[in-house]
Amino acid sequence: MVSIQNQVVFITGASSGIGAACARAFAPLGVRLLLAARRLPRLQQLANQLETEFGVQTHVMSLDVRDRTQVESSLQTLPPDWRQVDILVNNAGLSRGLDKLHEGSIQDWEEMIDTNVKGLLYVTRAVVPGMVHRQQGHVINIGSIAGHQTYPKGNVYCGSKAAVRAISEGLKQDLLGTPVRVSSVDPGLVETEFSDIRFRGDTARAQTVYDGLTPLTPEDIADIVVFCATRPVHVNVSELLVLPTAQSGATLVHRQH
Ligand code: NDP
Ligand code: 8X3
Repeated sequence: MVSIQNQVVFITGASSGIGAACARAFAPLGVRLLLAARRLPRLQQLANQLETEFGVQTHVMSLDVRDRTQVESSLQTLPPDWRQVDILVNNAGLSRGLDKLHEGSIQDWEEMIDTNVKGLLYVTRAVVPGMVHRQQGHVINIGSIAGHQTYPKGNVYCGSKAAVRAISEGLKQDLLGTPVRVSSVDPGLVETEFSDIRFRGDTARAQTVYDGLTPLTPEDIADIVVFCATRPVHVNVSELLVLPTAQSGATLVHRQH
């Protein structure tokens, strides 16, 4: 494990689930944590906890990744010692609804594409030039099994994650010849607020997604993100598909009742 001490780790969507778990997993490594999401109080609470527990330096930012102007200005107006991002975890993302495409909500599609695809692009475009300039950096995108396999009614969410996969591949190609690394960590079922958000607070429906199986935890994924970030600099983990043992494909899940 290579030291990443003093490096600035920027995590989007750090107020919940995988993003918050990544913050907790990086905190003991002596990094500096730049945490962003829309729900600032949650970020502040997490940052306070991590500062107390690990003495880690944190900076929290209220950020809607869909807002290009806000993304650009938030990063440009950071205190100078926070501007030089070493590790970017592009995690902010969501699904909305589970509908046949021809019956789907266009508003839901736009929210998913604006967040998962355009938001990730805005943040990447704002951060990576500095990495190239400083000849140091690592972008870790949170993709999904949904970017490898489309499942019925998953159409647009799966499309957004397939786009993330292509964007990760393209970014790695375009950064060839620089030391900047690009990884895509692509989970299957992880129990977070993801399904609650997808089903707009219908908790009973959200729970059925994980019924009868042991899903991945956000910590399982954070552990893998940290693994990617702490390989020697000549090692680029390009793509990792990570599933619960009880899942072998987007629709192949073994449930015990
Ligand atoms: P959560 O709902 O628990 O967390 C999602 C995070 O994204 C929240 O912190 C939320 O913060 C943030 N977010 C959403 N929209 C925006 C926005 N417009 N601007 C900034 N931040 C935003 O879900 P997960 O932790 O599960 O999801 C994290 C990532 O993992 C997503 O990209 C998801 O697609 C991916 N993923 C999840 C899987 C799962 O089964 N859970 C499997 C595979 C991939 P806030 O609302 O405060 O802005
Ligand atoms: C989240 C995993 O299978 O619910 O990306 O779409 S899935």
